[in-house]
Amino acid sequence: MGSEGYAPLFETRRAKGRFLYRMFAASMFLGICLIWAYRVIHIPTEDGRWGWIGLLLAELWFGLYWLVTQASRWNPIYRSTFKDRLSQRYEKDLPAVDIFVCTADPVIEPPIMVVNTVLSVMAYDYPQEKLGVYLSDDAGSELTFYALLEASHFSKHWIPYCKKFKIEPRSPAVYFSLTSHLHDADQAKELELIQKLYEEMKDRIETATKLGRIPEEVLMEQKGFSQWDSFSSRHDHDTILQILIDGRDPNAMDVEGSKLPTLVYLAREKRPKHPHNFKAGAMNALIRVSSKISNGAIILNVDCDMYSNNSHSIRDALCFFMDEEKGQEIAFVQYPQNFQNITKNELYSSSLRVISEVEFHGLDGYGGPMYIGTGCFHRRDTLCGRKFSKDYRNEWKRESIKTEESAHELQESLKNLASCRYEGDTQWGNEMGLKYGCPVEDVITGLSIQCLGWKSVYLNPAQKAFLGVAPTTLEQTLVQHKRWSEGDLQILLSKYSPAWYGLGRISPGLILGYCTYCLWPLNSLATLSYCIVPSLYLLHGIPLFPQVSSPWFLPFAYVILAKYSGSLAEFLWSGGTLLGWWNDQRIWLFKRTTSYLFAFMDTILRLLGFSETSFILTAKVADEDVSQRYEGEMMEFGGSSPMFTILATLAMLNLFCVVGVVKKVGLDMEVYKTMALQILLAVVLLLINGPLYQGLFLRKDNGKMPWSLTVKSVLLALVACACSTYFPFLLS
Ligand SMILES: *[C@@H]1O[C@H](CO)[C@@H](O)[C@H](O)[C@H]1NC(C)=O
Ligand SMILES: CC(=O)N[C@H]1CO[C@H](CO)[C@@H](O)[C@@H]1O
Repeated sequence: MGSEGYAPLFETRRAKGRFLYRMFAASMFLGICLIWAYRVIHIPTEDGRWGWIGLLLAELWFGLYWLVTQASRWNPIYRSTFKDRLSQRYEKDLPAVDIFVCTADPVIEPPIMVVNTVLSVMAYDYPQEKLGVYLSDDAGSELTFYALLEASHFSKHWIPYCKKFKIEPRSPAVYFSLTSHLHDADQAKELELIQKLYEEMKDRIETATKLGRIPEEVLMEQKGFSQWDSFSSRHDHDTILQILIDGRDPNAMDVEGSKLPTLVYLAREKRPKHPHNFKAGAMNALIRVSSKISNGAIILNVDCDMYSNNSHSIRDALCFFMDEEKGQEIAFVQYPQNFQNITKNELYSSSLRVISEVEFHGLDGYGGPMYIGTGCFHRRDTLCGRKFSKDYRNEWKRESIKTEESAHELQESLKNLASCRYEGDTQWGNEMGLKYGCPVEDVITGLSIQCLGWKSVYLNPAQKAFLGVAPTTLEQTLVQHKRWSEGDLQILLSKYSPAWYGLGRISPGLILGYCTYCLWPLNSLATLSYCIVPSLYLLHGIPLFPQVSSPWFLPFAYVILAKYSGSLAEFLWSGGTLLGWWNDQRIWLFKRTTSYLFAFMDTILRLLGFSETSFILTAKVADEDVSQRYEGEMMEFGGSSPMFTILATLAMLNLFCVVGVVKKVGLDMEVYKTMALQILLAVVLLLINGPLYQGLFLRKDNGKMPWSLTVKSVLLALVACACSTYFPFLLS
């Protein structure tokens, strides 16, 4: 196509108001510099010297980190696509797309949820014969396999229904829960039928899950189950591979006589002695196996809880890859991670609102967002380690795999690709596929792709493309953030560190963008010093901030006001609520004093050679009791995690300090005036920790803090106060 008549398949817009934002940021920076100056000039010679230096270091860190975070706000861009142009030009030549769904535990990730995700992606608005759906089951669970088998039957009814009535979303469970009343009588009748089929399938799957057993007649009928004969445990079994729907087979039809997508179940071989490399290992096995079955040029990766909420997402993503002018340099298209079960004021701040609505658009302005492991479309070539070159042209019209082998023969011949030994002397996990040895394999893989010269794209449409399940307890939230932040810090220290490996390979803005996340754990020390030092010194009447009447008070006041109004504005603009923002601030604090602290310490221990990578899944189901508290936005503490001990101890320490001061000075306004900022800080901490005090003392339900923890935290906090009283040199 000539360039005159060229109409692009996508459009990129710069954010409005960038100049205003930059002025605002410059004024903040001026304020921060003045604070630094104040700290350096006024270091006390006696009382409070150490505390002062602690705050100086913390403020230095906060200021520098704030600078780093500006990269993701400096130059945001927004993308939109023209799907009609895509259809006009390429409807006949659309590439094959392979979809990888990863699951790892039938208890944490119930089979019925997994098959709903699978069904939602099988029903994409896309030529079904060009779709290949692969489920990787790292638990090698017969139950999940059984559920997928059921789904393969149900899909024959479900896909034609979706296409006929153009329904959204295409996860059956969600669709039925949203659809109750239809005006069209025809559709109403069909809805009733299909819903009945679904309920029956659901019953069978859930019964099997509950009993932990597959119905006898199914075992006889489906030969695939014989692959479990040699299965000894989820950590020790042969490759299990089953092509449930073979797209090459002319008989693979739905009830209306249209082609069905290929559907494959894979549990790669596992042996106790072989490292299996978690999700990265599973993805790499899928890449190899799929290359011999459907070999789609584009690979979509979704987590098993993330159903597709928009049947056009493939077409949206293809608008980027297939754009004649700019498409050649794009390696992956990342959608945000959105969630279906976020409560209104998001008690655990798990919607990641500001990251998806603000920061990722900023990263996109500097070369593209990170790959976050779900909701991401890749070129198969780049995922396999291809370097960028100007002459690269993707061959969309690939030869599809033509073999005379039956599905069964093919299956047997491919098992080797998913065996433990296969990767032995290859570059898999290193130069090829997803990288091994990092708890956030996705981020490091995306980074290395960008370092090979590719760009990525962030697409955040109003109708969300993928919806997953967010953590519903405090502990899950904190543990998840520990894993993320620890992984990100490891990337910073790894061979692929954005800081040195990225230098010269990706833009400086993007390096800073990555550092925003890689430096998360380091925030813990500065935050701890800010939570402990000012309160403890307040208790002993030692001021650490300028008095209200001093001109140095101004930069503090300005930075605090500007920072928090900016953050509030950002949060509301991203679609949050006022209370949601307040909750977000609380989780901000909790994450920094626990998740990031543990991530930081574990990383140090690992550097010294004491511990190993582990991967903890976050649960996707919760007890009735816990769910109710979640929906009522009441914080869940049940259980005694060391993280809770830290939170509770910090909260108690702060409470004692405030009570101590009030007792000591009563209503002497002079004291309050000289220490206004310190008191403000202590009071804000008191308020933000509110749910902790409730959990420690006031609540009676099962989600409260255990008594042992209450006692422990009170004792620890008392010891800290006593130490500072009886050994005043500690504070000197
Ligand atoms: C999911 O899709 C439905 C149906 O199209 C839409 O109404 C809803 O707004 C979407 N959800 C989100 C969070 O965008
Ligand atoms: C829509 C949805 O799946 N909501 C779930 C969110 O999480 C709670 C607690 O686990 C469940 O009870 C909801 O069903």
